[in-house]
Amino acid sequence: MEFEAQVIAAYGRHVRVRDDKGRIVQARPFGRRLQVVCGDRVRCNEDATHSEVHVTEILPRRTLLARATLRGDAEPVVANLSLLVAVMAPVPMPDLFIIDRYLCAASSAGIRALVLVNKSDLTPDADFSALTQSFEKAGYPVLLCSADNGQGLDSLNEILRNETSMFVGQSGVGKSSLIGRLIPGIDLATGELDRDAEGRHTTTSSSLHDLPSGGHVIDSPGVRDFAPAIDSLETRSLGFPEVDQLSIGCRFADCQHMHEPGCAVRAAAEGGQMDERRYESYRRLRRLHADLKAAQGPGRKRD
Ligand SMILES: Nc1nc2c(ncn2[C@@H]2O[C@H](COP(=O)(O)OP(=O)(O)O)[C@@H](O)[C@H]2O)c(=O)[nH]1
Ligand SMILES: [Mg+2]
Ligand SMILES: [Zn+2]
Repeated sequence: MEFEAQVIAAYGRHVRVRDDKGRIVQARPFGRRLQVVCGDRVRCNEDATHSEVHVTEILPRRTLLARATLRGDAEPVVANLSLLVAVMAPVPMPDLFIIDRYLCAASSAGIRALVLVNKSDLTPDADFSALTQSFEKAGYPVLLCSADNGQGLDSLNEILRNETSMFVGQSGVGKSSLIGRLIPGIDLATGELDRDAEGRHTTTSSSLHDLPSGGHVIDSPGVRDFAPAIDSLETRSLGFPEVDQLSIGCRFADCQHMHEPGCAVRAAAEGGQMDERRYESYRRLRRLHADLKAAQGPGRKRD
């Protein structure tokens, strides 16, 4: 029997799918080439005699967020997102390169993005406020929240309504706690949670949840690093919106905004119109991009 379904969780070669009547079953992608991710719409085939369900086809994706492996290959992360929520907090100490790179991957993939600053109940110091301002200056919405005292959660609910969104960021910033507050009664303790070395609960795979006011939100495991898939990045700006805007003023149309004469982006960073930290982040991603391209090698067979 054939049916269509949505992938609501993916663990390696196993996925959990939900059909249009709400029935949830475990399934396995049929064949190695099928890289099924959370958020995918899929066609499944159910073998009643063996009580096995196979995913046989991935339906066309509206959007795809993909990361680069160390070998420079693209690996799908999540499908059909309309909104990416990059979460940071005063603790653990933020790695802003990770946030920048998620934001770049989103804008290159046509996914809107915002920065969520959680744990606003822990009074942030001046240095931390300066960090969050770099995102505002780049044009991203920044929302202050607390899963602890509830600040910002009404606004967050409004923002997420009818979207398919995903919370990403380092481990411990409060992604799961926020989702727990948005969906009262949610059971985040089934399957998706595990204990780390210190005995704390951590999220080990992505899972999709229905929001009470419409739409879906995907919880994801914490990451230590993230590199966007290089072939999906916007070539001129690498997905930095302020670089995209400023590059109109560059002398050369193919300016990479590194050492080229007449570069309006570098001039803006030096003159303070562009955030210096963001420009440094751009330069790091440009170098990583070149390294990953080299790792891919020339004429490598792509499939
Ligand atoms: N003070 C404070 N602690 C929080 C807040 N949100 C989450 N936490 C705590 O931060 C830790 C990590 O939260 P968790 O939701 O597991 O983070 P995740 O790894 O991003 O999913 C837990 O001990 C939470 O209780 C918040 O808004 N304020
Ligand atoms: Mg979590
Ligand atoms: Zn330039």
